[in-house]
Amino acid sequence: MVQIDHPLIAITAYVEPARWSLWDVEAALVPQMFVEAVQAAGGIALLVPPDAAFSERAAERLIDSVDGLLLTGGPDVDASLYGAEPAAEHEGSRIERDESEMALIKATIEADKPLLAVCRGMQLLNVVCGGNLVQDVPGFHRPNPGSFEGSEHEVRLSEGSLAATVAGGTKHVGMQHHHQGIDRVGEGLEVTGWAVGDDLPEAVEMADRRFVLGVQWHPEADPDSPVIQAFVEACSVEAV
Ligand SMILES: [Mn+2]
Repeated sequence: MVQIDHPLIAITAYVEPARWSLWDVEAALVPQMFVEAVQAAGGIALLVPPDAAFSERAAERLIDSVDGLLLTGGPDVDASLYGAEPAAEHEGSRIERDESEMALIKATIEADKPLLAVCRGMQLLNVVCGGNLVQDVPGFHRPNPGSFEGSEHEVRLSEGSLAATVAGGTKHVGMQHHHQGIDRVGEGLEVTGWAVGDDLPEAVEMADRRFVLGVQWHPEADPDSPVIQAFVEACSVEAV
C-alpha cells in the first residue's frame, strides 16, 4: 500500500452562463464549495470541463493521471440516454456534458479508482450502469430551489455499507437539492441509502470496487459532513 500526499482529484465542471466583474459569458465552472471541501481534505482540486475527446479513449489517460473522480451536481441527465422521452417536468439537459462524464465514470470504474458521485452525478452513474431515472420527485427533496437553506431530510443507510461507514452511521441528515432520482437500479450497483418519507434511493455503491459511492445529498454544502474527507482519504491510498 502506497500513501499519496495530496491526491489529485478530478472534479467535473459545468458549462453554464455565468457573470462576474464586467463579464456575462458561458463558463466552465464548479461551485467553490466542492473545491474547498476537497482542499480542506488535503486533495488537489482539478477542474475538468466536458470534452468530446473523452469518448475516444482520452478518458482513460485522464483517469490514469489522477487519484480519484468527483462528479458534481448539475442539470437533468438527458432522457434519451436512458431511452425515455423528456417528461413535462424535465428541466433541460447538456448531453455533451453527460456523454463526457459517462466516459470518465466508465474509465474510473475500469481502473478501480475512487469515485464519489454527488446528486446528478449519482443519477448519471446509475444511467451508465443501465438504470433509469424518475423525472420528477416530490418537493421535499428540493424544498427551496436555488438554496440549501432548510433543505435537509433524513436518509437511512444500510448497516455495514460504504455509505454508512463514510457517513458515520445508519442515520444521516443531508443537504438536499434534487428533483429527479433513481428509478430502476443499474447493473452492479447496490442501493444502500433511502430517503425517510418515500424510500427514494439516496446512496448507491459497487461492492466489487474499492470506493464507488453515489450520494443523492450534497456533502459539499455541509461543513460537518465527513463524506468528502473519506473520499479524499480513499484517493490517498494507491492500489498495488
Ligand atoms: Mn432527497
